[in-house]
Amino acid sequence: MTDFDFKYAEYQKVVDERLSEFCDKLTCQPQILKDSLVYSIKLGGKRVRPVLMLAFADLLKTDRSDIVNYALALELIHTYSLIHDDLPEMDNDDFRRGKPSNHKVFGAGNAVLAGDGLLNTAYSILFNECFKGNEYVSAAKYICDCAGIEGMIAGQSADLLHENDAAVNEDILNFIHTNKTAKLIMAACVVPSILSGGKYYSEIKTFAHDLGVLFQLTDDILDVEGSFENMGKSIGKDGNDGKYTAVSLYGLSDSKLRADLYADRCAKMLEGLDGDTEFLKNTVYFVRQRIN
Ligand code: GRG
Repeated sequence: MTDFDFKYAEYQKVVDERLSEFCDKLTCQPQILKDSLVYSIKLGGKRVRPVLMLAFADLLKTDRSDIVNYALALELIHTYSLIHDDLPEMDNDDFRRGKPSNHKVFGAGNAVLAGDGLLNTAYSILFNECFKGNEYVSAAKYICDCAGIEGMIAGQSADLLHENDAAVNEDILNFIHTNKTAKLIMAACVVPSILSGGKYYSEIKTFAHDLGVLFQLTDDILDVEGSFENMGKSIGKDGNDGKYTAVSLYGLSDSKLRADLYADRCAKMLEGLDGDTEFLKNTVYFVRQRIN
């Protein structure tokens, strides 16, 4: 295990423990509602968004107790988006994280409700933090905006709208990548800055945008070159479904060059921040080299 693997696993453990505690305390009825929420939360996943949030909190010396519920809420929002994304009316994917998608286990109606339940509960968790003061309100609002109609939802809407377009347009691709994927990664990185009084706000926002675009570039590359075993979901679907992807616009090898460029740019940006940014730099290259 490298130092990076060790540190990543440490952060993941903090996130998984908070998620488990959240699941254990769920009292909602009927049982199928609880089961469907817990099923998707416990399917695993890289937890990259909450890990990034904890890492930036450490860099900016934001109190761990102040950050952990924001990390929880963000991962719940991400999980909801995956459940809805897999629905037959959206990406129609039968597998997620190597297991049957939520709707394959519980049916489409219950999967819609599981996603809605996670989103509503995330907001409730964020509202609870707001009692602590103004910067906590700003941080909560930042997450909501990134997930909302000027963020992830807008990206997904454009993704659906432009399915099967005859030609791929770079502005539309950038819009989809920025909103569908980068916005939640921006929420992860920017919230610790907001909670620390705005330290490095614009630098971190730019870094997180580029890291988010890199994340989607690697996702598009893996849809062509990845395997079901590693990705835990169907491969080659984007091309078959006529999706707007980096590979359909730039081709595979130029998409990889662009991904390298984004990774190097992100790493360079970190050099401008005080403190130990080694883990964050390695996270950038982890995103570039990921196989799942
Ligand atoms: C509101 C009906 C309704 C649907 C919303 C917004 C939305 C559905 C879907 C968009 C979310 C989406 C699938 C974005 C793509 C981002 C992406 C590459 C997700 C995969 O994230 P990973 O690799 O997954 O971090 P793990 O499994 O590791 O958590």
